[in-house]
Amino acid sequence: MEALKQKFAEKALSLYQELRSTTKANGSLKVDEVTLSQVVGGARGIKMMLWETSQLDPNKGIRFRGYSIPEIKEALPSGPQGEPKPEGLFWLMLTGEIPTAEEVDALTAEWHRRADVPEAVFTTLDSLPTDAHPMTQLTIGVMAMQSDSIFSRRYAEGMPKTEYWDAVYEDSMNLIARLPRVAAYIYRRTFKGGDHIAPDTSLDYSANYAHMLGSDDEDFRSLMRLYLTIHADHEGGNASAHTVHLVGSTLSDPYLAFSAGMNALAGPLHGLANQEVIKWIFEMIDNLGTKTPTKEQIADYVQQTLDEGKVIPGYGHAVLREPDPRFTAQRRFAEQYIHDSDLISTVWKIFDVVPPILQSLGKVKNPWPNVDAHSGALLVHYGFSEFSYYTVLFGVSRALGVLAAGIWSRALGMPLERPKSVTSEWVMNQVKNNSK
Ligand code: HAX
Repeated sequence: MEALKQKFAEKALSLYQELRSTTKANGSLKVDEVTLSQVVGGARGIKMMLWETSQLDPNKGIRFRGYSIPEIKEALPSGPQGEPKPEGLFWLMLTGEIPTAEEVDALTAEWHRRADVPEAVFTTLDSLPTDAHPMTQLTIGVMAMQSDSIFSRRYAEGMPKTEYWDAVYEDSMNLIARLPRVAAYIYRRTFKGGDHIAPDTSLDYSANYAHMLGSDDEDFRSLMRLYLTIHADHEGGNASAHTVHLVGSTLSDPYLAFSAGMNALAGPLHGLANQEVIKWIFEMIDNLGTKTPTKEQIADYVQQTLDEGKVIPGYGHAVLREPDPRFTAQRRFAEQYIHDSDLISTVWKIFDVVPPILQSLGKVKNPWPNVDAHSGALLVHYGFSEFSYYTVLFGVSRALGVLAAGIWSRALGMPLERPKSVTSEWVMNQVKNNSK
């Protein structure tokens, strides 16, 4: 058994036993209560699922197994310029331990070993029009691999429950290994006339993905390492992660569950916001007729967007109440690697202008930038200006978190997820009875 799987198996078995006995002894312990606003308002803050790989603090942001983004950057094995390798984050999310550089190298090699994509996947993708949205192509590409699912095959053969995690582990590792190839294929067929680039197995996961996209620039490789690390996980309640969790709880295999989650990521209030941000900035630049808008001009354009009844993309969050540390990490990257970019200066000016305007509306709970406010400008800087592709990059990263969490869900014997819904009549009756 490979080292990562062995380590996971030991940890999972002991946590499974501890969790089961704790829940058996304390199952009726009250841990939270639910308000009417939460029922009607998108279940914000209701604690209703287990998610081992990360936790989101409204003020401090994401913690991967307790580590903040700056701590992750320090602790994880990195590429030549010091940006963390996402392989290391996957190891940490799965085991709770920081891996050594050798363990990360072994994981890179393992993913290369598993990275062969069946020819039928490329044939399927080639049957789609090149103007199909890249996220649509991604979910179809993932579904075209589903017939390879080890979980589905072993389930049909009568696999016992105790082996579910093992089969999900195998599928998840294969899917993560193959995703950059499929994602790069989508990019090259959609935007580069089908001029595909073969993988280079001497490179780490991020650099190889960058290579297949068409860049061997060292700085861009570093950006990919950072990008694929910071987008990987944001605890379990966000729409893409929760979708993967929900679908996986029916014992749909990781291909089915992950592609469902990608359809959630493709919504403009979630992952598609990274496309919407850069589109909005370019429209503003066109509209104002300058690549270096002043803060006053930006403020007017923000007001115009709000007056048209639209949201300002890249700002606001369902949980966060401070600037997103993922935004800050990208800003630090730009400060270190990129000088004299009008576009990036504009992103920073927007950061100065938007929060007070959103605050003045009196209803926006978080006026600060989220992860999507910065990423597009970085990608444009390195020559990737096809913004309809950006959510695919997010999706490749998100696979690491949601699939690691999915392995945990099966190892901990998580049951079918099935919360309770109510009708508005039930709500009215609750209020009526309460006022009596
Ligand atoms: N611009 C304008 N209005 C905004 C806003 C923004 N950026 N953010 C929130 N609001 C509005 C809401 O639309 C809502 O208005 P109504 O009451 O009139 O419907 C009000 O403020 C209260 O919303 P909220 O409680 O602050 O925010 P929610 O938890 O309901 O929604 C969203 C969180 C992220 C969906 C929201 O802030 C938004 O639409 N932001 C812009 C889109 C975006 O950047 N999405 C990416 C989020 C991060 C992510 O998932 N990345 O993948």
